[in-house]
Amino acid sequence: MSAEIIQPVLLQSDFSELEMWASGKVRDIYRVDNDRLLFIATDRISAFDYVLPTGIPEKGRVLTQLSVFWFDFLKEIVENHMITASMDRYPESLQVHRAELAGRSMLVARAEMVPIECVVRGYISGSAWKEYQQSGSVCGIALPAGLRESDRLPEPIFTPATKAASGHDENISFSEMVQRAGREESERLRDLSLRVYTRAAEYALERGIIIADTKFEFGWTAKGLVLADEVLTPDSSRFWPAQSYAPGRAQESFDKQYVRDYLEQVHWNKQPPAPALPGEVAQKTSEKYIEAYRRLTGKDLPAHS
Ligand code: Q0Q
Repeated sequence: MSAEIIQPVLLQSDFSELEMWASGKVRDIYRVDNDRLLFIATDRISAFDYVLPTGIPEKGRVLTQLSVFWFDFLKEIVENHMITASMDRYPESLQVHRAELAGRSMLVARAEMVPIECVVRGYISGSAWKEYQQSGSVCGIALPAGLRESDRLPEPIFTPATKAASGHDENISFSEMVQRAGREESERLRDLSLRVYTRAAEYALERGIIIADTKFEFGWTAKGLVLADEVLTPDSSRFWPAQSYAPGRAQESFDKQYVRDYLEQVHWNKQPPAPALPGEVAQKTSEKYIEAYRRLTGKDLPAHS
């Protein structure tokens, strides 16, 4: 029986020999060569737009392996940017970083990214709920009157967004998207996004997880238009436990509720520096990520390779 290798929490990736390609709150991308990038999911967690100083054990591995699962699950609908998530197939020069990379990274094809965030909403929540309360519509899409917060929408809606300079997403209408990306590409992105979300949300609901909304990033590679970035993870989507779903209020988060409750409990003013988490909160949150993986894939999170 091979000893279980517990991967240390990874908060900062530092591959000084590689050029940083992009860095986000909890994910980093490095350039490997002209055609390949190294996509790393750290164990960082953010809350209320701030990265907390405490990492969540296994979070990066769960989110990476969820993307791997969804890429395969959705292959009949759309191709993706992943080359491999198996360290054995990484370049020899990266093997020295096996401890930091195994299970929480993937080699991806460099893509010409579409500068639009393709958001699909099956339920009304967050910024869409606020916009609906003010205008009865979201991104120019008129919705039925009388919707309650967290209500399931009659059908999923495509609500594109652009990344504002502030780093926040800015909802745009489909016609604005057409002006930016052209009609043909916009219609193709909308169609793909709706089909992918519908198929994934139906599958997840059967396993007790409501994917209320999600954000897709697409790019162009030699394979054509492909799904990029992470896909249908609790960081790119709202995951709600189906068991406690009740419209008319904000829903508990499947994965981040322990963190949110703790931050409320300590009366954090939601200004930096964000407080550290007690070990028990980090551990219980880790268990929720692992539970999400098990529910969606039907498997235990693979042991470290
Ligand atoms: C690329 N991003 C997102 C991001 C910060 C991810 C650049 N295959 C690709 C990808 C991907 N995925 C990207 N560029 C070229 N080819 C994705 C927005 C930003 C951290 C992680 N930025």
